[in-house]
Amino acid sequence: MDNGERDTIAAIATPPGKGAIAIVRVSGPATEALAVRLVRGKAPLRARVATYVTVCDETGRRLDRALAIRFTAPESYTGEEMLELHTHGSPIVTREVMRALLACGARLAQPGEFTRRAFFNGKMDLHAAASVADLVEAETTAAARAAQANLAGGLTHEVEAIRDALREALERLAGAIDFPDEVPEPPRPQLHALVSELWARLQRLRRDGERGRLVREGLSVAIVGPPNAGKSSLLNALLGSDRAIVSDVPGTTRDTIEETIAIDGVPVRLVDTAGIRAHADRLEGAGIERTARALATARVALLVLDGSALVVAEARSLLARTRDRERIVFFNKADLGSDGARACAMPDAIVGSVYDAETLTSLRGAIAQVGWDGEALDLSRPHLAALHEFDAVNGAIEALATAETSLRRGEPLDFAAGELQRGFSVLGHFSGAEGAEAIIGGIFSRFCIGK
Ligand SMILES: Nc1nc2c(ncn2[C@@H]2O[C@H](COP(=O)(O)OP(=O)(O)OP(=O)(O)O)[C@@H](O)[C@H]2O)c(=O)[nH]1
Ligand SMILES: [Mg+2]
Repeated sequence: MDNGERDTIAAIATPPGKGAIAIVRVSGPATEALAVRLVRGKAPLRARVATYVTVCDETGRRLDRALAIRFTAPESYTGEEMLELHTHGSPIVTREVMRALLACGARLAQPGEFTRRAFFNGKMDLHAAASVADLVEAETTAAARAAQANLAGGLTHEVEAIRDALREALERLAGAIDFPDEVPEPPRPQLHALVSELWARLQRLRRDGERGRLVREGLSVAIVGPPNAGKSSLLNALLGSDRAIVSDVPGTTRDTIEETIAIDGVPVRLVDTAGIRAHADRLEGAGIERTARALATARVALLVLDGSALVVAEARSLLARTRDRERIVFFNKADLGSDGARACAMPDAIVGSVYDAETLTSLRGAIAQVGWDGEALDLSRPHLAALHEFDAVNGAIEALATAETSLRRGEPLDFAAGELQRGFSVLGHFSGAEGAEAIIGGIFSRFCIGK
């Protein structure tokens, strides 16, 4: 723990601005003394019971009528003595309450300090703490549900279960390796089956983790194509609002425009770009440079081409440029004809119009297919979140794969045992116990004050 962990900290836990109520949180050893000084009620505060009180400042001046809830250690969020004051939601009231608390010896909490204390007091593991950070930041409801699943600590259980199975196997192997004449080797097929099963479970954790990351971080899609193909019309149609200017003048969009929609609960960042054409003036040229950057940074390229006309040279070069990356090809303006689309003969391309609901459904489906194989994400399963968790699981997958190969080839058992040992120890980096201060700092620094 760093210096100042014995301080009593206070913060406004609700978002800034005016609301119906605001919550001021206090945690630390002096909480009770602060409550006695600043909170007046008919009866003393009882643990976990909301009591209607008057909050005063250090001179006894009345600040607000509020609900006060006391939490006794260790049955609180932080594991310390805590007090929550649910005041009226005026920023003036909360500021005055905070000022009074600080005047009586509390210190303003740093971002994430409440959760940091919860972690150090054993109230949650590091993974759960990271989930709180995600929950605070969650953009879509799916992301919120995913963070919730991890809060329960289910991930740590699964990793511990895999580690226990490895430990057991290692113990059985140790005897046979150290005393080959006295202790018989455990049956190889059984060992092989166990290693394969654990490997598959780790693979599943990694896969779910990648899905979870997608839900948290989103998928970026660059909408690119020649001028006038209908890129901005597509952005507006998917968004359901007239965000970008649409006109029949080629070169309407000059700057990139970014908007986020949700598909299957995944935030999808759509970037509308300036149309690409060879002979552009200087201003348009600057826009086209931005298009190139957007195309380079997005994971998926969504090519919009005018399918009613003959496919222009720019479109052909764009098709060639994106051949080896994740892309969706959309021939627009089918209501005007589809000669261009037919001439290209691309069976995977979507042919339709941005004005047609079915086309939009196909396009959303195509994004889901490229982004997450179109499989609905099972967010109730816990999943990896932090980088060190991915590292630990990747290391263990690699070790178990090597052990599996060695067993299959019938090599001496001590080689496989060495790999299983390696898998066992890298998984140890998973739990909070071995989390380095740097990791911890990284997680807590993402919090806002009051969390
Ligand atoms: N008939 C028909 N017209 C369309 C369709 N989609 C777009 N348009 C029209 O095509 C013209 C160009 O549309 P935009 O969305 O501005 O095209 P853009 O690709 O963003 O063009 P730039 O920004 O200039 O690169 C507008 O007049 C649209 O109304 C479609 O499916 N059918
Ligand atoms: Mg445009």
